[in-house]
Amino acid sequence: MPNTTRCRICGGTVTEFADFGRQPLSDAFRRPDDTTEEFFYRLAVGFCGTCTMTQLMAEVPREKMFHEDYPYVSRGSAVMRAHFRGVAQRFLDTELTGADPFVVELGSNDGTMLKVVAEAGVRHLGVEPSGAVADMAAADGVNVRKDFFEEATARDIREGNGPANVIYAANTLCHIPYMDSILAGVDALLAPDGVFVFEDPYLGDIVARNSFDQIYDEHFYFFTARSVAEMAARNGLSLVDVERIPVHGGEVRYTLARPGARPVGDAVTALLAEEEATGLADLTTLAAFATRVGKIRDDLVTLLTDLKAKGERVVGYGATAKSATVTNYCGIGPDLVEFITDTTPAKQHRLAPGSGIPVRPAADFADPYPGYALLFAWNHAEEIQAKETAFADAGGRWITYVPDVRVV
Ligand code: DWN
Ligand code: SAH
Ligand code: ZN
Repeated sequence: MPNTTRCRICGGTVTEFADFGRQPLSDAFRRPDDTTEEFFYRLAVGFCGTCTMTQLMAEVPREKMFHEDYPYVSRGSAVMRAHFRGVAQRFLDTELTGADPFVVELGSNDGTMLKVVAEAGVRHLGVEPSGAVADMAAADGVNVRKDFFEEATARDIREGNGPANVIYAANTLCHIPYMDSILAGVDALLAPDGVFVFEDPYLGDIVARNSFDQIYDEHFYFFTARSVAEMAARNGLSLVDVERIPVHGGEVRYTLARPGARPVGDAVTALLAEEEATGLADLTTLAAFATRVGKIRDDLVTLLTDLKAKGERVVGYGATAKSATVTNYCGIGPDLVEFITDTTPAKQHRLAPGSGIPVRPAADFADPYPGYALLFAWNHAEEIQAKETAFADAGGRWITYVPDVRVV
């Protein structure tokens, strides 16, 4: 009998299709002298046969992941900074043009998006439970409430500020298992003609590109147009637009509105049809993905073991949350990957979760260059390869495992 659990959206039966085994908290970079016991859980993902939502089989308590020391900052990538500037500008030009408009962002992180809104003098509020990153946003003049967004938070914001014209969340909604509370909160806070816009990794891209490392503790849901439409309808909202966006290896931006408030765009119909044609709501498609992932693991371990046997140095590039799934699922430790280079101060001089691979500042990468760099931040490949031309000039080779294991 396959493992099953109850769907967090509809209560239906979720059937497991991939198991990544014992995993640590993906963003818990440990001090080398930390002797406390590391937290582990079993990472597995399943599919709801009723509402089609793909989701983790078990939830990690939110306070273990999002707290004072949460290290990820949106500003670590120039491409993402430009992306969020574009998002803010588009809201300013379209949805936020009435009298005294108000925008709320869930998971506002270091304020990269809302800073642009603040500079335009538009009323805004970020809701961000992770203390250190929320402080960075506040230091940049962004209004932040250090809190988890949920129904009670939303009601309180509505009482103090009135309705929101835009509620926005980037790479955050998929992090929140308690969706009933979130959508009740959206209902309480959203203006009658307002929009709830969120963008998250797209299951269609994950399956097409074998990007299994998008699966980790923080990513609870893996959305599709179909599953989001069903989720919206079950909670008194309607999916009115979808847009595929290229960041983070392929995402979709979903727009929800109150039923009848906005016309449903053709893009929704088109993406639903594409998902039907590619079998994205079939357990067999997801099981085939899991089989391909098993081969990627074998190929990557073989490659790294061979390189080590030849005396080659391999350094990881980008201490991503995603990389925790790769290293812990594949059993990759400091024996195979000497260290991981990363520009995030809060990750440097720490040990990567579970694997214990040291994280070092960017300058260490060139001192001296290794023969091979394992590109954990493959979603930022263009940006990284453009600035690391000296590595390639020195004869360095990139290793990637998305969509398959390759040396380039
Ligand atoms: O969903 C999430 C996304 C938005 O961010 C969160 N749950 C956690 C996090 O996921 P991630 O850590 O996999 O995200 P990134 O953006 O792939 O992380 C890139 C990492 O690489 C950062 O630690 C910064 C680092 N980096 C670097 O060292 N040099 C990035 C670039 C672009 C660079 O040039
Ligand atoms: N929006 C940013 C950050 C994404 S990381 C970007 O796209 O780059 C996910 C963020 O969601 C973290 O900063 C985390 O603290 C925050 N988060 C997690 N649960 C939340 C909740 N219930 N309400 C608001 N933010 C939450
Ligand atoms: Zn369901």
